Amino acid sequence: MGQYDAKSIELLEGLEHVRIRPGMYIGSTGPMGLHHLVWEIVDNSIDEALAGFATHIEVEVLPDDVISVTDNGRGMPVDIHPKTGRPAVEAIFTVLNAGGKFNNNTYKTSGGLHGVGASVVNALSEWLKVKIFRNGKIYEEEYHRGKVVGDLKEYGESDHTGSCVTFKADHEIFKEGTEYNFETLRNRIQQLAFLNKGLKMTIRDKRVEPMVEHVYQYEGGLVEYINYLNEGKELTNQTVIYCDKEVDNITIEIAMQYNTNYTTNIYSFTNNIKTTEGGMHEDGFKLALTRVIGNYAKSHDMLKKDEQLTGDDMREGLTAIVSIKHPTPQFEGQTKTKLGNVEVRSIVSQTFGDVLEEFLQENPAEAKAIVDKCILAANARVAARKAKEATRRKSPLDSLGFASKLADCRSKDPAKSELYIVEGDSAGGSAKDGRESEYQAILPLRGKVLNVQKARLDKALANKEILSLIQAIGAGIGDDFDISKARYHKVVIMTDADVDGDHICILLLTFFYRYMPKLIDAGYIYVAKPPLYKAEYGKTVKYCYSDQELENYKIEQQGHKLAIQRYKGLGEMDAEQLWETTMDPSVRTLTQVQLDDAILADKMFEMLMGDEVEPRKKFIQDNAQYASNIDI
Ligand code: 28G
Repeated sequence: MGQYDAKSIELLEGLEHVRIRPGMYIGSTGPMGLHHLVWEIVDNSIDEALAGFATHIEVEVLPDDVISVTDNGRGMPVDIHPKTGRPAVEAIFTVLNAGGKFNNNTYKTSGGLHGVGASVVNALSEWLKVKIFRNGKIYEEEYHRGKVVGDLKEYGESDHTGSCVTFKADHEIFKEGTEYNFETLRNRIQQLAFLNKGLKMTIRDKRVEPMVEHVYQYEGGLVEYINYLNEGKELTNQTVIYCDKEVDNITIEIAMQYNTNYTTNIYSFTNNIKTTEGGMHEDGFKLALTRVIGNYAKSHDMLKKDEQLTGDDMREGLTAIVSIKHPTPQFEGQTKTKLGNVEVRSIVSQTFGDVLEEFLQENPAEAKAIVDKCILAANARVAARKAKEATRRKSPLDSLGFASKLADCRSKDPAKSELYIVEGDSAGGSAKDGRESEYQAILPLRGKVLNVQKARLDKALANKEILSLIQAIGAGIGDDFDISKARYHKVVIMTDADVDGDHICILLLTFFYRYMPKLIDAGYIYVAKPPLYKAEYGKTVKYCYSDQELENYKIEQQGHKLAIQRYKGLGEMDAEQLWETTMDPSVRTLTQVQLDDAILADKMFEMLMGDEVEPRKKFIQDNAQYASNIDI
C-alpha cells in the first residue's frame, strides 16, 4: 500500500465519521444544520475577502435547493502536491479542518461549531462541484457524498480569478428535508455585509419565478447597521458615534446611537460570529460608556444633588454594535458564544473610550441630549423601584390574591397545565364553559393590552391586564423572572382572526418578548388558530381555517348545497364549537412562537409597534414573508 493510499483511507475515515455523527460537526441535521452548510462555504469566501482579495460574494439558491457560492478572490490553489499527486483544492474538500483553519489562518475560530470547514459540507452533500478561475484557466472537480469523482478537469481560458462551490445537501443526512429558508439566508448575508465594510454581497432565490435578488454593500459598515436598526425610531443623538481602529492586531469596530425608547440593544460579534453571551469586548464597551459619560456629566455639573447614573441608566434606549476581529479568539460559555480573551476588555475600553470622549467634547449639543436622557432614566429607575415595592406589598406578583379573572385549572402540574389568554369577555365565557378544566386555565383580557414597546416597567406594572397576566403565570417579571416557577408550560394566545385580533396578539408577544423572553426561549408560548368558516350541509359540519381550505372544500362537495358561516370573532362560537375547533388537543392547531434572531425580532417589533405608521406600512408591504420570523 503506497503512502497516498494509506493517507486517503485515513482521510476517508474522517469524512465517514462526519456522516455518522453529523451533529458533532454542524450541531443538528435539522434546519439549523442545513443552513450551517451555507455559512461554512460563505465563511471561506469571507476569509478570502478579509485577506484582501475577494470583493464580491454571491450566494444563490437554485431549483431543488441547490446552493451556489461564488467569490472573486484568488481562486483555490490547484497545484499538485508532490507526495500525494493530488491537486491542493482536493485537501480543502476532503481533509477535515484543512485550509489552515487551526494554524496560519489569522481570522479563524478555534472552537465550537464555527469553522469546521468545507470538507464537512462536502461529506454531508449528495454532490458538490468546485469551479476555480486561476492561472488564466478554469478548473473543475466533483464529489459525491465526500468522495472525489474523477480528476481535476482543466478547460477553457479566462482572465477572471475566483472560486465557485455548488452543492446539494444530502437527504440521507437531512431527513427533515433540504429546503432552505430564503429569509434566514438573506438576513445573515445582509448582516455579513454590514459587518464587513465595503464587501459586496449578493443573494438570489432562483427557485421562484421571477427570481428574487438582493445586493448589499455598506461603505459605512456599522454606521449603516445602526441606521438600519434605528430606522423609524426617534433619535436622541443624530450622529452615530463610531470607532474603527486596529490595536495589537485586533480590529475594533463599534457604532452606537441612542433613541427615545427604553430598551437596550447591544449586539456583539467576534470574527463575524454573534457573541450572544457577550464577553470581554462587550464588557470593555460598557466600561468605557459608563466611565466616559459619567465623567462628562460630572465635569459639566449636569447632575443634581442625589442624582447618580448607573451603567443601566446609560444604556437605556441605546443601540450599539461591537464587532471585533481577533486572530486567536477564545470562545467560552454554555453555547461557546462568549469571548474570553481577557486583554480585549482593556483594549476595547481604552480605544472606544477615547473615541466617545472626543465625540462628547466636539458635539456638546448631542452630548447634552445623551446625558439628559441618562438622567431621565435614572429618575425613572428610582420611580420604578418604588412602584415595584408598592405592588410587592400588595403582593399581586407572587400570589393569586387579588380579583383576577383567571379561571384556573385543577392540575397543579405545570407540565400538564395550559393557560389560554382569550380576547374579550364573551369569548372568555365560552372558553371557560368549553375547556377541559382539569388542565386548561382561562384568562380573559378586556380590550387592548398596553404597548410595552413604548412604556417602562413602572407603567407596565400599573396596567391591570398585564398584572393579571404576570400573576397568572406566577414566575415574576423582568430581571426577577424565574422560569421554574411558571405555572403553565403552554401559554396559548387566542384572539380573533382579524386585524384587531392580530394586533392584540402582537401586543402580547411584545410583552412576552420584553419581559418574559425565557418563556419564548423555552417554547412555552403558542398562538391558537381559530377557524374562519363553518360549512354545513345537513348534519355534516366542516370548519375551515383559511380561504384556501374553504375553496377546496367547496370543490370537494360540489353536489351539496353548503351553508357557510364566516366567524367574525371567537365570541360567535359557543362553548362546544370553541372546544372542538380551537381547544381540543386532538384537533386544534397551535403554533409555537420561535424567535431565533433577536436582532430581527427587535426590528420587527419596533416596526409593528412603533409610533410611526409609514415604516410599519412599508415593512409589512415589502416583507410579508418576514412574518415567518415570528412564526405566527
Ligand atoms: C466559493 C466558495 C467558497 C477560497 C481561497 C484562496 C486561497 C486558498 C481559498 O488557499 C490554502 C491556506 C492558508 C495559504 C491562498 C489562493 C493563497 C493563494 C489562496 C472559497 C494557503 C487555501 N492563492 N479562496 N483557499 N491556504 N474561497 N470560497 O473557499 O495559507 S478558499
